Amino acid sequence: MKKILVIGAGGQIGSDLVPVLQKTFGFNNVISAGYQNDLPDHILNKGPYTYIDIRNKKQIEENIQKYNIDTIFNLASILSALAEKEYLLSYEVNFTGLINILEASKSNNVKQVMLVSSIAAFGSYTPKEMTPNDTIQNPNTIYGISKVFTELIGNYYSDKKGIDVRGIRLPGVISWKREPTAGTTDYAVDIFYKAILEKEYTCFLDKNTKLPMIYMPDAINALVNLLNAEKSQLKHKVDFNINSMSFTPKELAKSIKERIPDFKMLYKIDPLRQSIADSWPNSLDDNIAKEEWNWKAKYNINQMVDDMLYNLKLKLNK
Ligand code: AKB
Repeated sequence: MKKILVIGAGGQIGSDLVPVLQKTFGFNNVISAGYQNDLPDHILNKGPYTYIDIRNKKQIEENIQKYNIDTIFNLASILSALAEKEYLLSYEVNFTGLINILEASKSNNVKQVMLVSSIAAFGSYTPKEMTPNDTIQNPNTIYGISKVFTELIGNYYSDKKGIDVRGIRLPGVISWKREPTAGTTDYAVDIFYKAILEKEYTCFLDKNTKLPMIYMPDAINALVNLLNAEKSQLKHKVDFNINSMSFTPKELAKSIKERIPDFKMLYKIDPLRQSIADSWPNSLDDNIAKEEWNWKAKYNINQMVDDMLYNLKLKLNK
């Protein structure tokens, strides 16, 4: 049985991933690591937890040793929009923090490390429609550069340092348990809160900006399936496209309006986030992930919108 350390357990993805891992591997085999006091109640109340700042390698090592960790998920990251404003912080967390995790893993016999890359790893020379898995990557954001670094350094530790490192390029992730912080695709989560609470949302991206998105249950399935995939079947490691749905703000607003008829969408473009979104793909070719570990998404936009509205209304008592 694996002993898994989830770093970034209090964030948008960690909050959903931890309960699934606990169910699969047992409560005592999943150690949730939050940054400072950011762990939510559903994690604090079940299973072991700790606090780790990935800029502190010693803290990572102490926890690996204390809990006999053999597998690590690193979900800690400064997302695209904040990273542009705080690029040195992003450098410490997304670059140095990652090296700390890989080095701590190497010195303490951690066998498997799971990382997340992003559609931000692509850039303006990358083909925009059905972006191939293996293609030109020339991001011009610090976040995107950190994700190319994640892929390359992960592949390097896998080839040369004997750790089984794996990872996927996540599209914008939509979920209701915890909100994302300071990303470019966050509008696709914010819109649901505002639609339920205020019946109106002002979107910071242009109505026709099409981006790849994924609903959280599919993102979690992808991470868990890749974790469990047969190693001999994997030719790629940290650089898998996964595709689910692509839509524009206008299309998402239409789907919400079909369910909340008095919902109104307004637009006030944020030039920073618009320029980031404009450098990302519209849709992804995920045939490599399908071939190497049978990836397949379940949710389309309408199923996602139904499920989001149902769960958020319960969460917000509406
Ligand atoms: C962001 O918008 O920064 C992230 C991402 C697509 O990696 N959600």
